[in-house]
Amino acid sequence: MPAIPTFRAEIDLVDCEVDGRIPDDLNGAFYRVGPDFQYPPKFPQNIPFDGEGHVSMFRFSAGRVDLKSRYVRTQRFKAQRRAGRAVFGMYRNPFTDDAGLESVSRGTANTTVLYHAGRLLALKEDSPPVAMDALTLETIDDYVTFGGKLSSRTFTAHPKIDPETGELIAFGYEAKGLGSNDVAIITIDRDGNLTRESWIKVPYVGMLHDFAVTQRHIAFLAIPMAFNLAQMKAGGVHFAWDSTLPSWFGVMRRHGDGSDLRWYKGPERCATHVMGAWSDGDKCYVDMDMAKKNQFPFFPNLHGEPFDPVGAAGVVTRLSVDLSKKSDAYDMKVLFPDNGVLPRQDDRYQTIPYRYGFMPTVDLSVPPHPAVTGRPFRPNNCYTKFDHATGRTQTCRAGNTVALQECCFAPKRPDAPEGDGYILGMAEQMLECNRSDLLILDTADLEAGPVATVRLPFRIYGQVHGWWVSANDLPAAA
Ligand code: V55
Ligand code: FE
Repeated sequence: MPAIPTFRAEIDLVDCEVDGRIPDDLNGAFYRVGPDFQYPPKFPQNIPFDGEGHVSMFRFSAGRVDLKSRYVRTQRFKAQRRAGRAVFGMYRNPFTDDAGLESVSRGTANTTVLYHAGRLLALKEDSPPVAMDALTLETIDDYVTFGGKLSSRTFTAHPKIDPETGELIAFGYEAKGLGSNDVAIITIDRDGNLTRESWIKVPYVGMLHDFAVTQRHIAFLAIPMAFNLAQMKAGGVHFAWDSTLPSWFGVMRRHGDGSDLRWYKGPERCATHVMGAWSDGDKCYVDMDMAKKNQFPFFPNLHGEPFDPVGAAGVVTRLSVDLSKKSDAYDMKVLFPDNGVLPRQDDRYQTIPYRYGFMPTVDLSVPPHPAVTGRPFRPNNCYTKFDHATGRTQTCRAGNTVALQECCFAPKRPDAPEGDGYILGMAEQMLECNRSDLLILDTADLEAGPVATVRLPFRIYGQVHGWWVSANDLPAAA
């Protein structure tokens, strides 16, 4: 296993170099977070998903852009800083930690940042949120319990925001402790108060990474990325892929107490992210990037199958059920042939019917560059816009020497029509020694390529997810 690259330095870069022109109507901040090991991992076989959360902010204003980054000061980060080395062991495995850390949160806050009720929340699905100041990126609360009201011990990295009410709807799995089959469903009102927590059980304990919230329903997809205690006790990671398990699609009324939850069966499938979801009466629709096999090369296949990169290719797939019917199985339909992962939408359309999705994809017609041989996957080298109304796509092809990270949508104005704006995404330039770019594309014409490219003088740590905040939603500078 090659050493995991780390970045470690916190950034204050004023007036980034820009190719092209930053659009006048791009005003606000693009936040991103990813794992960046604070110290060399305690065990060299640890996986990239266990690095400490490092948040960056590209602050756009009047055609200029500054970049700031700060590690999230999690309890774990602070304990390791005191020790001067990694004291937490393997990914989500407390059995591998140094002694005496039982009361310190293991959360790395490395998966998502989002802005709600005036603060940034940095999230990792094994622990409660960590709150940061949206302008200074200072950590202001390393263990958010919403005034003691959160009883779930975990909180997803994929809450949804209801555009009508401003509520944040979240869940936590393994919510009563390591390996528990309890899932909490949590509502936070627009002012940041926890107003509801209800509880359900899952058919088996496994990674519940994302979920779907519509105006009427809440839906989960349980996938065979199963909790594995024996593997953890042997010093391994939290999950292993059990190909003998089915997938289960669970749907409940959003405003109920969870007692009406129904699970619908499906075949072995991997799907981690929701593009968009909505309900039409008793029908609930959820679009995800779905693959047939384990998509994570660093979570082992339990039955010894080698990692299968073809089976791991995701395609935009619509899962649906009709709650008024008696069926025991969920329906699925592949909507587009493009291979990709990390779908997003115009986030103003979370929970309601939507038209446009965006996702990094792979252009299979371009031969792989020698720089990428040895990777389990071909890197994403395109950004694709999916139009569900016409079934058509538009693609920006960035060539075979870039690796693209997740992209994030920024509307041109708060009241711009759906999908009318920009997508922002980091590109690792594989042939330019250790450099990254932030690409900015106008969604009206992805094929035209970036309208602006923010050129960084270094290669920045990898991102998991990003979030756009318009200037008028940001707090006023102190
Ligand atoms: C994901 C990322 C994680 C994790 C579980 O699909 C799932 C993404 C960066 O950490 O712990
Ligand atoms: Fe995610």
